[in-house]
Amino acid sequence: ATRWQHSSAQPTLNSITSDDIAHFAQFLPQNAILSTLSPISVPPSEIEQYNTDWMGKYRGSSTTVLRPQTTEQVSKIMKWCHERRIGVVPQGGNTGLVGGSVPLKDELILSLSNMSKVRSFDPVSGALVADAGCILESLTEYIAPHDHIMPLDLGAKGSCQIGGNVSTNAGGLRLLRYGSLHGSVLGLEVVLPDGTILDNLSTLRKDNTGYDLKQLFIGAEGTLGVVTGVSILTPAAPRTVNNVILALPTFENVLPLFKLAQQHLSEILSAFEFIDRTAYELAVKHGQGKGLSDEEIEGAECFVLLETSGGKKEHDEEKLNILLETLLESDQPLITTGVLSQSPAQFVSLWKLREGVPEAVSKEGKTYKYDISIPIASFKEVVDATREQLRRKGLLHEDAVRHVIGYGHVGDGNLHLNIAAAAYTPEIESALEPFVYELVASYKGSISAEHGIGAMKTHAIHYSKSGVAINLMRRIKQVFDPHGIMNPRKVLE
Ligand code: FAD
Ligand code: 2HG
Ligand code: ZN
Repeated sequence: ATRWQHSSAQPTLNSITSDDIAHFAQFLPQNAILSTLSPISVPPSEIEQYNTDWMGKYRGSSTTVLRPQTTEQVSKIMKWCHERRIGVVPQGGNTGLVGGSVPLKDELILSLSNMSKVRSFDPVSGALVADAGCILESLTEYIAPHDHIMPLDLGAKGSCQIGGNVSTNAGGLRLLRYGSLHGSVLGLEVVLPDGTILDNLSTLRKDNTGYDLKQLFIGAEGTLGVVTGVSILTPAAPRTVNNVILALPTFENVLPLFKLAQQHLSEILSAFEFIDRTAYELAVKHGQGKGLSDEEIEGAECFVLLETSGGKKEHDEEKLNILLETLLESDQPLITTGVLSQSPAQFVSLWKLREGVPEAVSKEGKTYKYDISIPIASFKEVVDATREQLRRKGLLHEDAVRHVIGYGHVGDGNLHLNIAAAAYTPEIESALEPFVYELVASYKGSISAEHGIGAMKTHAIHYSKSGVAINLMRRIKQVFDPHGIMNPRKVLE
């Protein structure tokens, strides 16, 4: 029996022609059209950055990027593409890690980067309404004077856009404290594939009036519509933040440490992040934060970066100090060293050791990334098993696989397994897949904790979703996008 129904029926889509460009030029300013087909043609090299993903793993061959400034313009673009059966790839900051943000063929790229205005902010409720193209870090800066923070934070904050965050349901470094975007997004404005504008930009906390449609677009990876506006609840900024990096002699100590941290810090614990020794060394090697001294990291197998956010400095410091004393004073200390940040600059630098890992790994070659949810106790097992698999296949050497590392959001049960290789090759890929997916399935885990399915995992979605669920997803896709023009061949094959 088949587990799920293949849609062999990927629709036939049309390539963009110069007539299409002439149509777009009727309502878009000249600088919103980047095309090798337009009368003011741009060289393909200018379009290259939009065709290529952050990892240099996926590359499309689109001739055209449109950068509209208003929701109306997006609507007109979609209406035309719907009628003409032209595939459309919505693109935010292009920092996605599963090949979802670039075309697979010559689809039109619809960049949201020119839609970057804050529409409103209510400093009492914390409701922020912004264009989808606002960069996450700019929004953080916008609300900082009002003593609010964004409910999410991630290493890509300087480039990723709020619309991209919503569309990938990005998790990141604050999820432990502020929960997922399914909770903090209050409303969305979405242009549907036929150009209809769904204005659901509510700022209400409570609204039980039937199906909560916005939830479908959170994590839809651009396959159901174009998110053009986001209403999001921003929490009050904590009065005081601290962080500490803890060196652990063995991975076995991570779980008991997490338990103790929760008991001692309770409501002020705001992040609990894991980095294995190799990830730490790569971060230091590539200048991501200032490392600890050789003495401090002697005998450390892995590290935990812990953050507290609270209301009173003395209170939080006292709690943290008691935790550190407890950790160091027991007969079998769970940690070998704990370094507490002493200044705002050091706070940032300690965070960089964790946040900067993806950037550091990217300097070591081409990275295969597996973003998985598994029981925390199995993090090391999975990294070791993957390394062993590559060794068995004779691929663990400088010209093939250089590093196998693990890091991630322990507090959320989310491991990032990264394999840095000299190049992307079929041999390495077939050693890793379906090996990693089967391993994850054996733990009843998820093959995508927070990055999504994109183009990378469409063939593997059944490892984490039932046939019934996949069929329902297909039917939902059909309702919103009957011609299959929205981000074709992403999420669903
Ligand atoms: P893009 O990469 O442009 O697009 C991502 C997907 O969303 C694509 O499928 C695209 O079609 C779709 N999309 C984008 N904008 C829209 C829109 N307006 N409407 C409809 N669809 C749209 N992710 C995490 O979850 N947690 C992390 O901690 C994290 N850290 C990262 C650190 C680094 C250094 C990097 C490079 C990436 C990281 N990511 C992380 C990946 C993460 O998914 C993205 O960074 C971010 O959420 C994507 O936003 P973006 O604007 O770059 O979207
Ligand atoms: C992180 O947590 C990001 O740093 C990126 O989700 C993880 O690159 C990765 O694998
Ligand atoms: Zn992550």
